[in-house]
Amino acid sequence: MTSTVSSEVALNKFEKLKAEKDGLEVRHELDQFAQIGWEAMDATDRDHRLKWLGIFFRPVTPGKFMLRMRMPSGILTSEQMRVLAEIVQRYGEDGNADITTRQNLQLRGIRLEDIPDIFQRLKDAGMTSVQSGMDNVRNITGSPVAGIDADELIDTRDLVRDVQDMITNHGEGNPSFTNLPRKFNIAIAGCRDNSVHAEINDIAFVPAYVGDRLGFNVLVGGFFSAKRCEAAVPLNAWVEPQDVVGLCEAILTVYRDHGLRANRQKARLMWLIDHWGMEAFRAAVEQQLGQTLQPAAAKDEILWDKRDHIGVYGQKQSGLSYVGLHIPVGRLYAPDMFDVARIAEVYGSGEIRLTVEQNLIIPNVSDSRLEALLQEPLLTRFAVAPTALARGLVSCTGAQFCNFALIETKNRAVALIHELEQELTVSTPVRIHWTGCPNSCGQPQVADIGLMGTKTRREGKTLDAVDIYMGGKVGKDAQLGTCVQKAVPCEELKPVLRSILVDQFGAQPKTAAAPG
Ligand code: SRM
Ligand code: SF4
Repeated sequence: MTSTVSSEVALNKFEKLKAEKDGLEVRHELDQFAQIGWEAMDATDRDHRLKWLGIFFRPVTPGKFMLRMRMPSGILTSEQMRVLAEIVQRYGEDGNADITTRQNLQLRGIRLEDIPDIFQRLKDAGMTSVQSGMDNVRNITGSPVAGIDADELIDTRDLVRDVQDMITNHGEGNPSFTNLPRKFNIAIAGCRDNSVHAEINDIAFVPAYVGDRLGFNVLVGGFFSAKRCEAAVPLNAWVEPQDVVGLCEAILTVYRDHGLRANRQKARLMWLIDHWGMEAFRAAVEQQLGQTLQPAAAKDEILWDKRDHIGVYGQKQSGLSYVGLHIPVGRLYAPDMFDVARIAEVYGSGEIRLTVEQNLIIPNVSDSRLEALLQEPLLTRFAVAPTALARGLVSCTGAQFCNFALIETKNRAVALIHELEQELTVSTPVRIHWTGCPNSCGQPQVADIGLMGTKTRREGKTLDAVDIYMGGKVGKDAQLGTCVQKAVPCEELKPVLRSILVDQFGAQPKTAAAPG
């Protein structure tokens, strides 16, 4: 094992800004920022350090910030949803919320002068946005049906919450983990279908038996970036549920203290694992833990294809169902959020859950209320039985709000699906994921058809285009898709997708109406 690399190299821009002042420090300056306004703020505080509090300056909409929450396992209450709805409501047309590919919510239109009040409201409602951006651990994902899934193995809700509490000091902010070499993702699966995309996380726990003891096999190093995408690899470790928090802390500490920091394109955990080799990495984690790790179980319990949870499903609690609603590309407006909160209270227990497919689940609906719920007007837009192409559609933020974007995504994705469904009969869901640039927030590599924004030239003009990915497999034996076609102009995409859907996914062209 080589020694810490970070001390041996010149600091890059981001390492410098963290060394000058810890990102979390800005939490003490919010009132002052609110007073002076975003224009007068120090640019580094505004553009970067505010992200330690989940506040994202949006160069595309200057002055209207994005607030990225933390939602452990994607679970929130109707009261919490209402608080978030009230926040975005005050921004009128500028305000909305997006369900993210990490089971989370991002609020838009936020003005800096309102942040102190918003943070007080979030605190009062038991929510936090702390450490959700930059070199911090992102929202921790867990099975969206934990505790209600009739076939679940481990109820992971408390574990996910405990890991978040360890990392964020119960939402107060934790300087121990605010200066990681890079972003970091953790997922904990307690189900048989890998509904968290374990394979694309820096640490993933997947259920596995040792004898008759149920715990987790541990995978490490999964990530996507513009430079490289890797599925997570086995750490060769099995842990009991009560050891999950400690192992996360040990891995994060090793990564914090030894992760590669010279080049941000080579700073994710997998680069350290490559640099040291898995044996040395595992040994460092054991040393940090102060105990040896038990070798992984020979097999894990991820035995199913991935479920999308859309529709009505019986829970493990008899007489109760969960109802999964399809939210087109995850976009919610304040009236939708109020309505979802009301529906969750009237028909369920007031709980709401989010999925990594950017959809939403109302759990604990009693049999006697199910029919009435299914008649709710909101379900004409947020369907329980969406069409096959709409059902599997996921999209990252794209050019509407993200300055990294090479193309607009969400609106384009919805419009194209609509057009394709006019022309084709598609009987089985096809998972189409859009992502606006190679950062891959929309996870095109896990999709049946992944579309990654790029630019191309035609007759001297620069056009929006996509690279097409295929072969992503989710659930058991998950594997990443690869690029099969480069730089298809968006204006030529429909016939290309049409052919793929007909040739490879059994779609049938609808016969043209006979001339009248
Ligand atoms: Fe992401 C950066 C949006 C999930 C890989 N991502 C960004 C930024 C913050 C860039 C920026 O400052 O504008 C985007 C904010 C745009 C905006 O206004 O919304 C952004 N990422 C998103 C979200 C909202 C996409 C979505 O529409 O759902 C997702 C928020 C998740 C959350 O709740 O925290 C989101 N991002 C992901 C994922 C998917 C996942 O985690 O499963 C990935 C790939 C997995 C991974 O990280 O390994 C992902 N985002 C990136 C990267 C590339 C990271 C790298 O190592 O190079 C960046 C760029 C960066 O960090 O430098 C990035
Ligand atoms: Fe922005 Fe690119 Fe991420 Fe889409 S993939 S949200 S365009 S950074």
